Amino acid sequence: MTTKKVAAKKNTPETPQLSKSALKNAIVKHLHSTLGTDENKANNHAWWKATCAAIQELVLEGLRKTQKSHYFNDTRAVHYLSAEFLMGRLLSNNMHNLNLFETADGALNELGVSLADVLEEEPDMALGNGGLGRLAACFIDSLATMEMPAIGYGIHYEHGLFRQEIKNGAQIERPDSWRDYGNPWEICRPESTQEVSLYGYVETKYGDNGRIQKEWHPGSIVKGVPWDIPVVGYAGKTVNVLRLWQCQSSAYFNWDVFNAGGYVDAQRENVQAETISKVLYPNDETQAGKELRLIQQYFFCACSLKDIIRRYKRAHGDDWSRFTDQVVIQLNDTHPAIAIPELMRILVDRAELDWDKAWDICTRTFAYTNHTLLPEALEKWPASMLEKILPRHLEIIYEINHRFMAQVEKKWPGNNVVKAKLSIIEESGEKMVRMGNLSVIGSFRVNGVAEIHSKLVKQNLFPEFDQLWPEKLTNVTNGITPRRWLKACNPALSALVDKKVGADWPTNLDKLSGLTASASNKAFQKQFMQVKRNNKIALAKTIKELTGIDVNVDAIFDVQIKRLHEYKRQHLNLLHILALYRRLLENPNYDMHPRVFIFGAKAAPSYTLAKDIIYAINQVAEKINNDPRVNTKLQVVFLPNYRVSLAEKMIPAADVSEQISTAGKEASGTGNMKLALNGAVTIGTLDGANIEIAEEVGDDNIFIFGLTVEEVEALKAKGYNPHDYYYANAEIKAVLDWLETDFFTPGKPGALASVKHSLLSGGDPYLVLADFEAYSEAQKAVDKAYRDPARWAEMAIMNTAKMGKFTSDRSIADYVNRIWNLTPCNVDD
Ligand code: 26W
Repeated sequence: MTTKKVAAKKNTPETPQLSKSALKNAIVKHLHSTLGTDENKANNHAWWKATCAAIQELVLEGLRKTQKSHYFNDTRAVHYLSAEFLMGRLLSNNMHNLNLFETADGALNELGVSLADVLEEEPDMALGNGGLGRLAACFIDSLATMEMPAIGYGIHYEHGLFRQEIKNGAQIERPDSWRDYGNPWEICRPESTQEVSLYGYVETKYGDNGRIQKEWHPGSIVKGVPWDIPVVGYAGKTVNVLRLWQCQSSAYFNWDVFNAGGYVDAQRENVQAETISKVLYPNDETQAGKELRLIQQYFFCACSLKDIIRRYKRAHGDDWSRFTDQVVIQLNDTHPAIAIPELMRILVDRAELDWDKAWDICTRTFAYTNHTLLPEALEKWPASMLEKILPRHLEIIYEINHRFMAQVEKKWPGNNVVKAKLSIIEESGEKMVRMGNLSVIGSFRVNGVAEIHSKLVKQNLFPEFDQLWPEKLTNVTNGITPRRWLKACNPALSALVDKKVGADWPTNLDKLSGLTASASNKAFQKQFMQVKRNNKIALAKTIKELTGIDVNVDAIFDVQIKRLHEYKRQHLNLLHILALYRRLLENPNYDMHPRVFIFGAKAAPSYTLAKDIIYAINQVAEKINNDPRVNTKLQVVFLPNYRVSLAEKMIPAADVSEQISTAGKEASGTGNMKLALNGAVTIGTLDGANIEIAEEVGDDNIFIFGLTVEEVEALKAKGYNPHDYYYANAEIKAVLDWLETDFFTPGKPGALASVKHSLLSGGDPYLVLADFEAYSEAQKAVDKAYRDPARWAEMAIMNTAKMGKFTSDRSIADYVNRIWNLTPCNVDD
């Protein structure tokens, strides 16, 4: 493989492709002829749709040119397979990337309409749970910006992640219906519909050449209909696509299975096709082993592979020899790992290639990204379930494993312990297929998502694989797109940065280091902190609208936004809030700068303790916010329905970023990068990308506390007893006991007790109590630093200045240079 160095593209926005009056005309035209309304009748929703339609005209022009260029240049492309793409809203993003934001603002203004109000009409495309799905969205933004031939493949869920309501402090899940009134960006492509087989049985036949032939007689066939979402690169001409598959029933009746006597079985197993792409599973980090989820995974992988192969064959016919020159497939976690045996099935059973030739193609095609070490998140499927749904794939997996075990025997003769560990099949209890092992064996490269995470993947998760293939396991540190996460969400800071370092930082994020020189400049500090204050005023308004709470904008805005999980330790934050409350009650003159703790988090609907923690946060908030003895110094806000569009409002207003996971548990984190980019200072553990953020900003500009990975391991090895901390630290004991009273839940003593019990009798698996004191001390240091305005301003500026590394353009350049081997393709007129 040749290694070309591909740097992030250094383009700046070109002059707008449309004048204000032309855009105004286009919007009005769509209001009339697409929406059948007029300027007098139109509400904001109609204005939103008309504006989208006007912008989409330009987007589709770019899409057509891009596809033509890619076709004529016969480009090698990456195919990013992901069960989740958390796109958020697209109008503002597309306008920014086309350099039409100001133009549109002006055009709508002349029409008497507020662009800000129009943007609020767009529902989020919430087709993802959290970090993994948002990473996929940032990556396709960077791929288009860097003019890389790329396509995202995923599922066109009818319902994305549930909408969260808070009723009497508790989370209620409501269905998300992002397309109820139509989605102006998506284009249905019925001409590219694919069929997908499920269930049935496998027949073994002998071909004319005496070769064993396998034929899968499916019990059920469903249709995959593609919807394309254009992905507009920043200032570039490339418009790639995200292709999402929707499942529909096919008018298929399987006479084969009927005649073989399996009709009743086949019918019984006949899934209602429409349910397959109905809803996104809301589990983050726990694998549930649900049949429908496996079918979802196979469904989108089978559709995507057929699509990839159709496009390859259009250019190269039946000659498979160039397939791996043209196609690389990235597996976003193990969710699409079933694509590996699916490609083998196509090559061996359909194209009739030898096994070895087929396996060679396969293992040059796939690369796999691991996003978690948590054992409960590592996907395993019962072999019996695979046998029922995908009988031929299970046979292929056994064959892959059989041949791989021979390789293991060569390297570790007679070592059954290593064999049992490396086998794709787990035999200890019910036979299970380990999708992680399958992914490592079937890929040419495997990456973790931050330095420490990748080190732990090598040392703890896959050490023997690393010995077997020392080049295979590697790191690509995550990144975020600065277009959405600074330029679009924080226009005031962007304008200030433009003035200081020039306007090309969105595609050259290292340019932000030009702010360093002004970090201690009083005038610049004042401007920077004025922007922050205005953003806090704007967020305070949102908080008031969403919760009715009036927050003090002169307080420290301390933000923890991420999925609710014990390992992320929102309850560590909560215990510290309780400690502050108690200190204030004991000593009304307790010296602290006013602080507002702000949370946003969804809990998986079946994760009871996570929901209990949300309830506890809300009950504590209610009490503190209404306690006049403390509420000038301490406030707590839980913002409901945390999602991309709410993140875009919270992040620009944050002073402090809470990144407090137990060391070794958070693979990377990406919210940490977004907050720091917007000038929030991190309080965090040495976990995930926090370590690399600390390296970039320097020890003076971050608050690191708590046990390291090694210390966590040592403490667990020696036997961790949370009661030791409970009895040794009066404050810990007092706040935990407080949770058991009815102080926060009048008339309902014990309503918050599960949080306490998880930390004592539950064994405190994430070492909350062990890290409490260090966290509390670090919070005192935060308080002290904030009370020195010059020091704080310098820290905040340094955080923005030093985030260059964390642009997703750098992540993509790493993938392109070290894994995908792509060349950018110029899209010319
Ligand atoms: C099978 C259920 C399930 C569903 C989702 C298991 C695991 C997941 C994801 C891997 C969860 C996830 O989003 N992981 C996050 O990925 C981010 C992007 O790499 C990282 O920044 C986060 O640290 C990691 O938790």
